[in-house]
Amino acid sequence: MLTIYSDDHHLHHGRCEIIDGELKPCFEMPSRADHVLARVRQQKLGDVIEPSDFGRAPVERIHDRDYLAFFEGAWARWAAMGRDGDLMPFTWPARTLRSVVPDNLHGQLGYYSFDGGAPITAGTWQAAWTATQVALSGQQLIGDGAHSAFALCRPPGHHAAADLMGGYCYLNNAAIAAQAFLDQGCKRVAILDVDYHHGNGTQSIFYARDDVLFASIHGHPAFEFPFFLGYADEQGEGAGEGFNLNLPLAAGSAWEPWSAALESACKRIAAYAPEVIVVSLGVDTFKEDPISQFRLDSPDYLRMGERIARLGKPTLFVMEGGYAVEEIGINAVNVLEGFEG
Ligand code: Q9C
Ligand code: ZN
Repeated sequence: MLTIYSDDHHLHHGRCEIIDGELKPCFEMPSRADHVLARVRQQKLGDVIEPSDFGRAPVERIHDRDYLAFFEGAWARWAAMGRDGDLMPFTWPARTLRSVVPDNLHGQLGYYSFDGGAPITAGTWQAAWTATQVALSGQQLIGDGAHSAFALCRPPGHHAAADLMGGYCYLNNAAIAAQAFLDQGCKRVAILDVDYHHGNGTQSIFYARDDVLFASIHGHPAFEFPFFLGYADEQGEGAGEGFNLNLPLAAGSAWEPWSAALESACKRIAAYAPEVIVVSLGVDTFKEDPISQFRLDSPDYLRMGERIARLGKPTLFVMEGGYAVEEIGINAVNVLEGFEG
């Protein structure tokens, strides 16, 4: 399996986030992708290649132009104000307020985000942009006939909606790749999201559509981020009714309940008969993940990959979360090795 990777992800390095009432160094840090890359090389998974340039059009198929323009230009506006700290939102258009786009930088940042977990730094746009091209490069490999590919994206993407950043995510790499498959003639794409957190951005993007099946296994939003989406009764709307499957699990879930949920997701995907599968590959389900509450162990990720392989479809793996930095490489590459058999 080929891996697509760019060093550009180092350009995004947020300083801190508020967690448990304290300012702590960002859990979503550059060494995450470095560890995954090192493990890909150590295990000789296959060659590592640079992304190609697919330009703006496939990204604009998912994200609003005004959102992209805001994100691309935000740091320059902040720097022009003489600031060099991370740019973070503090005010959101929640209930009773209006969803207007203010002139002010912070006002616009609130409009285009849903939490305070996606800091903008000097290199965030470039890193997030390159991650979209990494995902599209993996998509092209599969479009050209490969059975699988690994898009080693960073920053992650599955929390990002058409015009919202949040949850460490800015641009939805998996959604952009899924849409590219459709635009090149595929009729049905399934997205299997195995990250510990619900992929609220991906769900929202495809919620009213039947050409993308979204299936997600995650910490129940009644107790876990992103709290406001990811419940089992969200099954799609309009033409998309029945094409969204949420499988929320209790805190403390280990391989037994998790693998039962994977079985349900795989049965639904098989019935959908997609031409390709995009896996949002987060490994924050790991028992030692510092911000998560599932209990998967490293060998479980081999089983995960084996089960996904049994679907028998061309599969694009897109890196999402995972914050136990020392083990993230072992766990992510275990899924890929399990897939390859
Ligand atoms: N008390 C991804 O895994 N906040 N994003 C966690 C914990 C946000 C995770 C706070 C977690 C976002 C891609
Ligand atoms: Zn996650």
